[in-house]
Amino acid sequence: MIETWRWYGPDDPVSLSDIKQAGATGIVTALHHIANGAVWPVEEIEKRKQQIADAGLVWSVVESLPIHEQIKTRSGAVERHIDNYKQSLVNLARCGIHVVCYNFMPVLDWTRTRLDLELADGSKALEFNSDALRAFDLFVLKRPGAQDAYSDAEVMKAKTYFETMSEKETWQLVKTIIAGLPGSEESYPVPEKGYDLARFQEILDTYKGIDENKMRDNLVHFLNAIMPVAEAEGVRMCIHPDDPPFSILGLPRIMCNSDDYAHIFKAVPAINNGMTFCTGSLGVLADNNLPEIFRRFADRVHFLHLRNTTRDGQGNFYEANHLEGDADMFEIVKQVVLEQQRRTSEGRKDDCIPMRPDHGHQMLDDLRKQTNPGYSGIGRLRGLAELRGLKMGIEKAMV
Ligand code: DNO
Repeated sequence: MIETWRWYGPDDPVSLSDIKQAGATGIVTALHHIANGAVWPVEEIEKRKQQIADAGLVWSVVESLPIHEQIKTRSGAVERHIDNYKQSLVNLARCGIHVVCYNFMPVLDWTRTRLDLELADGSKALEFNSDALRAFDLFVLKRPGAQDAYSDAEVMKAKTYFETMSEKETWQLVKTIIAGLPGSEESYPVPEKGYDLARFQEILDTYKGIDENKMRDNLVHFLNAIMPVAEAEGVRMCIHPDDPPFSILGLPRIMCNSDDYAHIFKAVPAINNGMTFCTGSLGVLADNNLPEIFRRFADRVHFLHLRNTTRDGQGNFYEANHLEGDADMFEIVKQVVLEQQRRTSEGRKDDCIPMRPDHGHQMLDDLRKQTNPGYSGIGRLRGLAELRGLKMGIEKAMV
């Protein structure tokens, strides 16, 4: 396991020097300034790589090389976008970067309904509340068909939720859901007043007629097209699970559980077709047995996101400290250590899985700073320290 850290580039309030002090050796980043769908030029990749190297760190993983919406809906200039994607992979490999994380979530990337849930110790966490999401869907966006998607009881609860929100809170909710959290590949403008969400609805409408099966076919089409390039260039592709791992706003979500992964690995067996094992996203479903999923696909885990959540069984969750919450982090890290030992015994000692402490609470000085939601310096430093300690303890106890 190599300890890495997500950095949003030169504008990130957490600097490369902060990251070095936190104890990470690898950087996870993307060329966020390049428009979604355009080729990442070698010069731009080299420039960023050099910046990272100057700080004594290594660019280990790309997160994310975004998939254009037209690839997901397999429409418009889909083939051109796929060609661009392949070229970006070639360029990254030419610069020595061989691990690429991406997701296949329609319209929105990761979604939360609140970014500052205050916990008992005064730190702040990200939260997903189903009533809030439904309130947005039913009474703010007023999505056609939304009424039929929920039970009467769910509609009632969402209505009560909506009615207790102030104008400002409603606007904040809209912004949190659609304006894009850090790392999101698309962001949609949120008007200050009036919630004119017609444009957002139009984008949702591009998924009309695309059910889960069709969406899976579109993903397999993309994977079949890029995999020969990924194999030839030695690039490991890691698909991130949907976050949260269930359908929202009537959109098809297809990377939610073990069988979803099994489906695409069977359809496109190349080992370069791998996964980002994200304990935070998959852990939201009680049926997802995380150590078991890891064991099932261990050889295809090319990247790890370690994070914890506390769920309430009704689709609501908040982000817990890394060693707390519902995910059994001890068992998960033990599985990772065993997998590393297996690789070593096969003569692949240097085949280390990059891991990043995913998200962190806003705590201590973070609370007085403007930080990217989920990507505070001190909260993640705590997570990384705890996870490194856990790993070392497991390794030493195994000798
Ligand atoms: C959120 C992240 C996501 C993730 C992408 C992967 O913190 O886990 O933005 O990076 O979905 O492509």
